[in-house]
Amino acid sequence: MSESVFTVSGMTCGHCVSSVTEEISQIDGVRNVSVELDAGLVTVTSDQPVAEDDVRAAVTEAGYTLVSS
Ligand code: 9UX
Repeated sequence: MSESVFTVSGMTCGHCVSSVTEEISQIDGVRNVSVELDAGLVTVTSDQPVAEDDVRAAVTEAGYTLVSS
């Protein structure tokens, strides 16, 4: 198992959290997505280390911005 933490900007409510969680959960090998809304932190637990580009694509698809890993 691998755990990676990313910073996402633009999330302001529970629906934002749901959208980001759903998109990132579709990445191959992802087992869990945990969002800390106030801090904008997204923790991704996956079988293999998740690719930042894949997370960026998912976050962008959901309508938010990946700030950093
Ligand atoms: Mo409601 Mo969260 O528009 O962006 S889904 S604040």
